[in-house]
Amino acid sequence: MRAAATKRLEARPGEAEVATLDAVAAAVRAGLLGPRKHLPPWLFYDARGSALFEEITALPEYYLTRTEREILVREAGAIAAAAEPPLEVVELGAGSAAKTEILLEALLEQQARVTYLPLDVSPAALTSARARLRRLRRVTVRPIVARYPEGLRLLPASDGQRRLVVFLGSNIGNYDPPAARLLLTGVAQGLRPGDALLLGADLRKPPRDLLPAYDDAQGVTAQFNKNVLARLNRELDADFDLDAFRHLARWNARRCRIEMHLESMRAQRVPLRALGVEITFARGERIHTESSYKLTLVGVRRLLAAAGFRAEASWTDPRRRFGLTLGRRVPDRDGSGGDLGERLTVERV
Ligand code: AVI
Repeated sequence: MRAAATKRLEARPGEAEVATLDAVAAAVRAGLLGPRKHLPPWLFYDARGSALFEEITALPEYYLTRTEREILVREAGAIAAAAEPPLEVVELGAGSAAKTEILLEALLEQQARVTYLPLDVSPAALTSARARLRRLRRVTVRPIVARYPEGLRLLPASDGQRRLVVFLGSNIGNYDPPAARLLLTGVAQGLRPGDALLLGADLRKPPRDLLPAYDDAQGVTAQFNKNVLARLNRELDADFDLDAFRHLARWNARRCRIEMHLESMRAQRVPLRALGVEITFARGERIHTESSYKLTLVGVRRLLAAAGFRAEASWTDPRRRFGLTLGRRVPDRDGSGGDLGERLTVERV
């Protein structure tokens, strides 16, 4: 286990965030010292970033959360039945569990009790998930503060029930295709044949419909993007002037992804005292902070198949903006189940 990135929620307040400092420093060294500057998107999600992301999900332009929720409201019973209860539910990147609550309620119609293991990098998000689910008395919540590759290794053995891993919100879109395959392969390796994965993915659509979701009129996404610099100021004793960078959202047609960047509006040098380095920016130079891939349902099914799942069903909204796909863990070619020991480590791009 990498202690730097993983702590149980029960740890002292703030401890989990302090414990990720090594990971933050490593990400910054890897991303800002070379010629093509980039930062991994998990850095967005400190307490402030998680709160800003919650705000994004309620924006009129950010259709993803609303649409996925609509699908769940309409189809949760069918999805729960298709997953074949009784089930234990694991959620990767759970956030505040607002959508999963719908699925858990549907599951409670089909089984007496549910154990729910939400994984997230943000202790604050998991605290609100636990508070939200308190009213569902037959759900036992076991939160785990962790990035998901590491977090998968922390899961206690399931108590004999099938597992349903839930990966919503098009979080998979924040991984480039090889990393997405590796991540889902890692999930498959932690599951047994017959276990299931519910994968939410934002579907491909014209850029004019996509771009406003990543560049909203109120500027909340811009604040979310710039918050990463505020985090580095606080955690690495850096000196980023947030007003000297602007938020950019671009559609990359070749790679079918929205990209978020922070563009330096002037030539500048920024000290990162905790690392003993100074970063130089030319005017117009960008830090690539996030990619958000947009998939087709066929692409989702192929991705699942490559990772060891058979896609059994997909549910979409009437405009086919967003898709939820249920994959079933198939036996490995040698007939064995998952490898519960060694797990893969992948990074969000
Ligand atoms: C978490 N993830 C799926 C969001 C997305 O749409 O890629 C993160 C986000 N970035 C900007 N707005 C929201």
